[in-house]
Amino acid sequence: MNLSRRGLLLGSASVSLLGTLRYAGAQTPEFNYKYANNLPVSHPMNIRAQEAADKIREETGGRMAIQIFPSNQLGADTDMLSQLRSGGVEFFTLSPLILSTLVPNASISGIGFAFPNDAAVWSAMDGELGRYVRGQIEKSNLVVMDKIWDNGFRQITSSTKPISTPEDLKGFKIRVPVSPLWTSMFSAFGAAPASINFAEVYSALQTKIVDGQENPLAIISTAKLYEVQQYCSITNHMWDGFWFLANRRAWERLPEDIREIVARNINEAGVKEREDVAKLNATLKEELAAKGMKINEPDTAPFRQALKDAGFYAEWKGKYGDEAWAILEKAVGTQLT
Ligand code: X2X
Repeated sequence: MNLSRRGLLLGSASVSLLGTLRYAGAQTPEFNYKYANNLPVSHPMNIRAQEAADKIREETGGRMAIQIFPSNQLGADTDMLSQLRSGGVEFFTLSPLILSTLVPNASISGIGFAFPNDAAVWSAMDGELGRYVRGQIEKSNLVVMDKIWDNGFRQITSSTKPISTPEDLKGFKIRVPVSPLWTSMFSAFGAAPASINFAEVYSALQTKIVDGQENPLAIISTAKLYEVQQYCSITNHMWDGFWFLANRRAWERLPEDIREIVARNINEAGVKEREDVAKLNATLKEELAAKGMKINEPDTAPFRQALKDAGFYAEWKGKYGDEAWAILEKAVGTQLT
């Protein structure tokens, strides 16, 4: 009696074990790729990327596994970009502005006060402007997915004071990501920008190496920057996203059918991530206020005017060239210079 019961139990245990093994793909993945990024695991970018990785594993019958390394686990953005180029990591998401250290015109989508809203961003980035930039990226021997992921419109936080007018930025010690466009923009305001990778931002704010930084609300929240910043000024001074990049040799090693599954799932996840970020950015003001941040919403017209007066737009039009600038102006529907 006891023996037969034991037999039954063992029997059912081994059946479910077999099920687990079968589910895990019956085979060791042929392609084990790494995807590295700079954001906390709780940010929609990592949540949607994990969903895509799970679907890719399933749809390829276990042939392709993507392991995610969030939160700068594999290094800061500039290190991860080197690893992507050498093949040390196969996938990486990066701001177009930081990518401009390799692909100069990639930063054009980050020009200050260019886009009025999300709808204008997506029609530009899924349209001619995005196509133009992806063409530039491909020339630098990286592979880029069609859909850019969202970071959002950026807001300025500070431990010392709210930013209400462009004059408040004069001499303001602000961290900016490592990119000539960011430094140029905050220099045009008369601020004192310091280029610091995101990996170091929390501690740079905590130790007061800088007084402020700028990022979309979804990052201010998920990276807990509210713990080390008191003021949040809704300046919407620029839009930022993440190109989903692949190492070219790693990409070309994948059979055609797997490439199709990977690209489709990553692009679909990117579109869902855009919706998640939009929802967060719409609701986070209250949440951040409840966590103690003082939020102000300045009139942004004087900020844009200050950039114009400083010659910011004319300078960057010269750098990008007339062709690229015309595509940007057509996309945003206004003359910026
Ligand atoms: O570094 C930043 O501030 C971040 C996280 O927004 C970017 O990736 C550009």
